Amino acid sequence: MSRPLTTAAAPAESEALQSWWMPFTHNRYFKSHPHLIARGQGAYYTLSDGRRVFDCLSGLWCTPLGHAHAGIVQAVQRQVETLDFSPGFQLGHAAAFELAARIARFAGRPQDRVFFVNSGSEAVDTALKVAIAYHRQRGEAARTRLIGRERGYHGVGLGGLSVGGMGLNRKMFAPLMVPGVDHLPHTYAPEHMRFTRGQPTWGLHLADELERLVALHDASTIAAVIVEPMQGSAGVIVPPRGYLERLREITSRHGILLIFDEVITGFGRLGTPFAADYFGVRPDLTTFAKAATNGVVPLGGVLVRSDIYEAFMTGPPHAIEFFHGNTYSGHPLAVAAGQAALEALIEERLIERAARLSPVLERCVHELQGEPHVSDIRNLGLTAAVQLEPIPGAPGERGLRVFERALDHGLLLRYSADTIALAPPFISSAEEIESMIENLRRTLREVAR
Ligand code: PXG
Repeated sequence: MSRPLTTAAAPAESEALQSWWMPFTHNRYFKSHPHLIARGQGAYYTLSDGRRVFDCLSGLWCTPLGHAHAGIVQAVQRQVETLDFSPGFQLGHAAAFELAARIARFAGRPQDRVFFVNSGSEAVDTALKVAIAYHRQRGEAARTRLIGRERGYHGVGLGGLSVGGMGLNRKMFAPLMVPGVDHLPHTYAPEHMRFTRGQPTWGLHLADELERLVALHDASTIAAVIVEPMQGSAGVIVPPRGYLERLREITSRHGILLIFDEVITGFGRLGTPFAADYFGVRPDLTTFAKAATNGVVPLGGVLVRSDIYEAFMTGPPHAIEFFHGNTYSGHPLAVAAGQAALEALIEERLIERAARLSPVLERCVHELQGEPHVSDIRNLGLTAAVQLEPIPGAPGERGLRVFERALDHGLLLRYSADTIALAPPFISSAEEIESMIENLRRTLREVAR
């Protein structure tokens, strides 16, 4: 029943779709087998062919409150009529300051400062710049090295790509990588952790690789370590128990800043405001984006420890302290969406709800063990990944087949190669999570036939 996937056998690309060069997409395949989304409401999308599908990844990890949330819609509508744009360079509008303070309080770090940008990629590159410039401000200008991690995803800016650890994202752009970057090993070792629920007990020693890198480069040359507390794009790779704590210990001991990239985990995904709260580990800088506005208007940012900010506040008072920012930093619509999303997250107690749903997802998703071609299942908070064995010689094809068949069973899945990632909206009911998994089970069985 599987449809052929070769371009030779595919229908012609639709002319109406030709102009948009789509991001991270198999453009030729998509344009001959398009799936267009027409509407979004709550936890569901409606496709242009009328099929209604459960939004299994909350958009691209960014719409935990569901689509068309009334409070956010109204806030953005009101804002566009009142103040549609406000320059952020040497001018400001009150709501941006209020949102910054609110996010800092929400993160449990009320003294932190917040630098606003428009995406996760910009947040990461901003954090890396802050880290390097901070050491320079303090007279440690030799601290320029950055350490990322294999399989890490930190967006597509040149800094984020350089500290990121995904080979396919990097190989075409090798000459653009920033110099002086090294990587920690990733922590995924299937032989030690297949089908683990939550954090694996194996792998803490991999944090000690940081000591090796410090010995190699000398601490005096290292500015920062950046990691996703839980690797999202790599397919929900969960940190071993004690791993992040150990990274914190080592970075603190050597005066190296620790950056948590919380673009996916920020704003409740693990059932706590940030992953830092989940793990009880306090980074020096935190990036966020995605769910900050429930995906309604692009907004990203960096939470910065106040003494790092203070290190920049030198020189004459009329001088600019940090030569960095975007036209749309603190954009009024993004800020309005951010205010309304945070209010809803708190008022509707949706983080608590995500925490209550997490064990439901864990229990259900692990019941897929033993289904055809399922080679591993991982989960943490309200996220999970189901890893499938690739079809020999055709990596990614099984994932695609599962994605397409699942649409017929009312699921919009996110697949990356042969891994299915799940991050349902916080507004989901336990029954919806159960039926998402049951429909995935049916899909896996049908595709295997
Ligand atoms: N850091 C992390 C940890 C991310 O997950 C970015 C930075 C970049 O954010 P922007 O807003 O520039 O895209 C991300 C983005 C997926 C998927 O399916 C993940 C991302 C984006 C799109 C799809 O896993 N992560």
